[in-house]
Amino acid sequence: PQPIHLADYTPVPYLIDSVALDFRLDPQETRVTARLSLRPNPASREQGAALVFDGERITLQSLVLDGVALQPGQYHADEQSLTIANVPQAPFTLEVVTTCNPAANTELSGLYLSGGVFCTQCEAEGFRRITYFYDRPDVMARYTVRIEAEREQAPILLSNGNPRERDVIGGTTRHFAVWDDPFPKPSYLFALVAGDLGAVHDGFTTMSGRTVELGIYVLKGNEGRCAWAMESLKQSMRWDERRFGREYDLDVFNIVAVPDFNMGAMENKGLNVFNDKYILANPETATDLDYVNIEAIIAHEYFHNWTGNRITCRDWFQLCLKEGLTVFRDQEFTSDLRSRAVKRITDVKTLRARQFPEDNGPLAHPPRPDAYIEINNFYTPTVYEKGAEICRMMLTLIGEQAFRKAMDLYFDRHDGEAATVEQFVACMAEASGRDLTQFFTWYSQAGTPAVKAEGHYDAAKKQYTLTLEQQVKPTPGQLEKQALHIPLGIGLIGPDGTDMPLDLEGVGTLNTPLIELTEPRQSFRFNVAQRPVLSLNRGFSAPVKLEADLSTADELFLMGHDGDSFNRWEAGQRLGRRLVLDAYHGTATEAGVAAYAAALKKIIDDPAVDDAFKALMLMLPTESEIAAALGAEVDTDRVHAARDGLRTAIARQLARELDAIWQRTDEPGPYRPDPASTARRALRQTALALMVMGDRTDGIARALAEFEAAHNMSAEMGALAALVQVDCPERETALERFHARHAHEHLLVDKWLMLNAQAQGPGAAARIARLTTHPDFRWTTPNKVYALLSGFVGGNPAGFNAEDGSGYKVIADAILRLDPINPQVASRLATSFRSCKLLNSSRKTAAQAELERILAEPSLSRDVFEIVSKIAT
Ligand code: B3K
Ligand code: ZN
Repeated sequence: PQPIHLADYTPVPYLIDSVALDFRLDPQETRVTARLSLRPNPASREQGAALVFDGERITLQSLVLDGVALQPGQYHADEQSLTIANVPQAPFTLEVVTTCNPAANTELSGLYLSGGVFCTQCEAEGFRRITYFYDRPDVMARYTVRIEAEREQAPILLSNGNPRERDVIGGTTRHFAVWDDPFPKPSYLFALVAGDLGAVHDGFTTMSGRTVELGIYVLKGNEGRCAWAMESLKQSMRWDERRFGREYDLDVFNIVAVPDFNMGAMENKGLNVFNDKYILANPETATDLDYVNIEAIIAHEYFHNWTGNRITCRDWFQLCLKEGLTVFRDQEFTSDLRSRAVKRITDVKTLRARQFPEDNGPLAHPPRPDAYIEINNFYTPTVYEKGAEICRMMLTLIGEQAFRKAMDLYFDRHDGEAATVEQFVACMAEASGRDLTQFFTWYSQAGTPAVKAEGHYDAAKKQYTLTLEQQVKPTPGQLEKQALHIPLGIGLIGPDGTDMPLDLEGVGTLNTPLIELTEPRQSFRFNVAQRPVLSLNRGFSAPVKLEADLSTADELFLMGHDGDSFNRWEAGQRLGRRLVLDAYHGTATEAGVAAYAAALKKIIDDPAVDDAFKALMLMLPTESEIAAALGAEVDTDRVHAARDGLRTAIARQLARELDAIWQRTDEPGPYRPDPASTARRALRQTALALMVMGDRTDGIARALAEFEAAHNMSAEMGALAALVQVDCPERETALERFHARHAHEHLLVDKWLMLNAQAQGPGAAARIARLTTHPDFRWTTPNKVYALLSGFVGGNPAGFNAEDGSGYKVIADAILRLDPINPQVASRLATSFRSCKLLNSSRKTAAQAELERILAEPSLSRDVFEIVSKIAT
């Protein structure tokens, strides 16, 4: 397969002004008639060119150009495209009739069936499986959609835009509906849903007083689990008005939840389609994390209406234009609704767990890549999460007011257009008057910068000199790196624990506690009355790896006193990491652990500190973070043992405090998903997990009792998560009980698979292999694959990286099994191998053998080929 390059972008030779689609739905043979109005594109450099449409897995039935049927010699259709050599060089119409088979669509891209419901997924390139088209984001057209189906099979008929008409078809068992979308959109935002669905309705009055009808559609029987999603939708609509001045623009907004979906959800104009995992919630089936995720993902998809839909991307290389910005917006939404500090820490944890490893290995790519083989492989943590960090850095650099002005300018200037990242950054530069030329490198350069900080205090001169050095290691295809423009939040903390004034030589007192690193090496001199303790990269102002020359005493001081909550947590993480590494190298000291535990104790005992923050403080860096810190020749069993050993030691030192948390957080009343209750449960569950480590007998007994007594899913899952950490007969009993209780509920079966995947100890891979043959597991349902297999890779690094290669084998087997069914899901799973180069040679060899076994498969998809070939070489 050949890569596609950003540099090769050219506009299409013909524009499509309007699209009228007519669907005759049938599970095996759906007939689609597309009536298109086209005209030559004045911006095209290929006047008179042939019309070449994309098309895949569809059967051409007929073609009519300007009312005249085309004969076979006048066009050419193959596996991927339809070519008409001669088309008028003036406005013309084209009618294309095709058929497709939704029931056979296991890739879940295009038109498919889920739970008996017809639904679509078109991003990135699914529309070409519905009809022949310019299936690319810069072709924006107005759509009218007529859907016809059996009344009984599909009483609900939905598409984008506003409903215009619906009626029965006299003398038949069929009916139809017509939908009209007044806003021009690219084909990837098209959606259709038809089936026997239940619904919940509500309404929203926008800031200008228009009323919008809201609907959430679910498989029958789930109507009672939509209230939280509906509430979240209304919150999102209100927030976007207040914070960004963005009003909703159609008469209706519909959401549909289906059980088979490749990712989380999809922002189709006026008709968002969701993985039902991110809609359905009640206290008996959803955990706190589910509630939080539902709120955030509903917001994310809703916010796309402006950042993604009204203004879309010129080409798929610009994906982070809509995704990074929309993630940034949903992060802000959650921060405004809940705790900003906790949200920031949680997001940085996600970034470190997902994006840093990507940036540090064979799959590293810039947030705006310049080449791809399969675009679906680029819906990555780098595009999404690092993309969001870049937006946040611009906000930090130009300030709240200028940022809002820039956003207004962006919406104003590019509404209805397919834009580029350059155009977005130009709005930021113009609104703020700042030169963002160097800053732009964040978009085009891959790799996580390391920033080294060295501080020196001259007591005689009362001067503190901070010397910073930045460096980015080479990444595939980018051997030379440029210095970045890095905004660094800063505090100089005095002995009393408060921030001292920032009097920067040559500048004066800083208005904003921020310095900007733009050179490879740069010094900053502050006049400061006493020796400060440095708090740098406050709020994680830049996505960098900070290496500061702080002593253990300084770190302990920051843990106790940093006024920036993020850095207070960060100091704890750095110390925790140091201790795990000591244990790994066999150089740990009891005194080191005791000092750390004592610092944690102070935080736990402080009534002014939020419970959620306490829970975060009690969590050590993950095993994969430790592996990354080791850098090479990693023995993952030893990492696991070192980290668990430290957890055990901490739990023993804090036994009294953990017990006090346990007593205090017992919750007799009904479940509520509000932030304070959620925080309390998070702390309770973190404490329980530690207690199991500290005292097996007592901890396991508590976890079992909690599991039995649980009256909500958060408590039930929390207890089980604590149990599966240790290899004990009780966990098997509890897992069996969980399955027996919840086997009828598909989302809970997924949780059960995931808990099994997290079960630590020997035989982990064998358990996974066994579960892939369990009647409740299905290769065709992405949620099952993600729960069991991705759950294993992410939640059980010691099991996945087992030295005998059993973990690699079970995942490689799964990839080969999945690839013909659903290449997108197979390819996501293939990224599991991205960090194997860090490991010791026996593991590296075992992983490489599995990668080669995958590459030897002759009919490998483009998706899996691209990922595996990058990792294997
Ligand atoms: N835009 C979709 C993702 C589509 C992924 C296609 N492989 C969901 C989102 O980011 O909001
Ligand atoms: Zn998105």
